[in-house]
Amino acid sequence: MTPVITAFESSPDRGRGLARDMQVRWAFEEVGQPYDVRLLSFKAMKEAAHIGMHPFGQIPTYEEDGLVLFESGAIIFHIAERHPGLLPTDANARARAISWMFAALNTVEPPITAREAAILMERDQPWHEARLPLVEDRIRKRLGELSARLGDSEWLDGDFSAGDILMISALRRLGRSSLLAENDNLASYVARGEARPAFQRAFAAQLKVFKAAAKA
Ligand SMILES: N[C@@H](CCC(=O)N[C@@H](CS)C(=O)NCC(=O)O)C(=O)O
Repeated sequence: MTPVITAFESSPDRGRGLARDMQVRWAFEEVGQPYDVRLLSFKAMKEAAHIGMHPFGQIPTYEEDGLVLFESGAIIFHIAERHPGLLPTDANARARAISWMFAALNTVEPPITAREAAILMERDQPWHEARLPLVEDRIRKRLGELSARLGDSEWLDGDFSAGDILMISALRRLGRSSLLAENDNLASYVARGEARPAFQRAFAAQLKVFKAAAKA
């Protein structure tokens, strides 16, 4: 069976490829695995049929031959385990690439999503103006550490891996903020990821969905 993932029927990011189906699409494209997409409205995401697949009522999910997965990191790990190209074959290098997957999701992305929440949901709070710089300083600290480790390497650890997909996807969430540009090598790293043909195909596919919804 062709794997089926879920995505927003109309993404609130307006086609910028920040919804987390984007990184799953990217992983599929990197390994050359065709996939289908089931689009969901916000209402459908919170209904029992979807909650049965995703306990938190979110996208993306993954379905294939009776297997249902949620969490973009777990889905990408599953894809990477079943297809060559996203995890090294050498056991130690593979373990290190998996460490980078966790680092992207557990260490780098959390302060970035805290900033998104501060901007999107906490603007009206009396403490917003005081909190935002604190959150941004936490991001700066992480990016400085990541930048020091990346140095002038092309990817995080040798060949491009699933760790790079997740790390670049986390960094892309900074959008037009100057935080990324403060570290030239991280900005170039993201640009290198975005220039990959697999990224471009994934980006075009999610943009097509957004444009179709905008027209409807
Ligand atoms: N940790 C989850 C996060 C999933 C997530 O936040 N999904 C967002 C879209 S990127 C969503 O469905 N938001 C709608 C909602 O939470 O109601 C993952 O990586 O899959």
